[in-house]
Amino acid sequence: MLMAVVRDVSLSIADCELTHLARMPVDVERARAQHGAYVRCLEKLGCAIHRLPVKDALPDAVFVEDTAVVLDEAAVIARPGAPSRRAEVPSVERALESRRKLLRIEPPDTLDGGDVLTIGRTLYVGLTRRTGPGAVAQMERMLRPFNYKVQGVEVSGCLHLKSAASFIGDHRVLCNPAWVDRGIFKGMDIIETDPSESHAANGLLVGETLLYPETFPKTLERIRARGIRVLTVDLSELAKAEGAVTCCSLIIKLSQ
Ligand code: CIR
Repeated sequence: MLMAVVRDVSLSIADCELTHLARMPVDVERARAQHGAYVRCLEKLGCAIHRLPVKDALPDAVFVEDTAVVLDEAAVIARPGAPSRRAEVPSVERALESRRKLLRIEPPDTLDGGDVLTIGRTLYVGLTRRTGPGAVAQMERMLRPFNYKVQGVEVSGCLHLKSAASFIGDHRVLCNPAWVDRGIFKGMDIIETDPSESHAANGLLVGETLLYPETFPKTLERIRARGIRVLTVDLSELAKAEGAVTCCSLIIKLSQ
């Protein structure tokens, strides 16, 4: 059984943090409608939905992925690199505390959940403006007892590691080689994004289905050609806030 932790789009989303995109007007109603459809997809894929309280004063609060990294044995509570995002964390902690042992990234280090790509027992952690080597070292120390390997990964040109690569099941990685060295995923089946679709490397695996933006048809074709089951969503309004499909939920296994 899976649970998806989500939070509705804040009224103030147009004031979001931006690192690699120019600011554009965001239509909040449209963003909310798209987010609603995304949540219905998660339900359709079998997730029980846990809704966090809406935080209209926190522009990026819909991007819950950045606040925690949930593993089977524990959850790492992040310390987002953007100070404006740290007030998002306590409500996520409350949602997770009855379900996982909580570990915390301590100051001064910072970590965004979007920088953590978990594949089996390895956590690849993007070294970005949001996440530094100190947080990687903290993760390494706190997860060693659970037998996880933690590896820092250079990322350039995008916000998070998971903007550049995501795990799409069955030893497969979707990757934009312009933003992360594909050699890191040696031994895996790497599907490269189409060069004309730079933001296409972010997909969310839910069970055996990949939730994927409908806005990247060429990369989608490459994914489908591998026989991967895909459900498409339109998150184009949230993309203006530099969000994508993994960012809008924390997927948690409940059956343990
Ligand atoms: C930010 O800059 O923090 C937000 N505007 C976007 C966060 C997207 N999160 C993610 O990719 N995990």
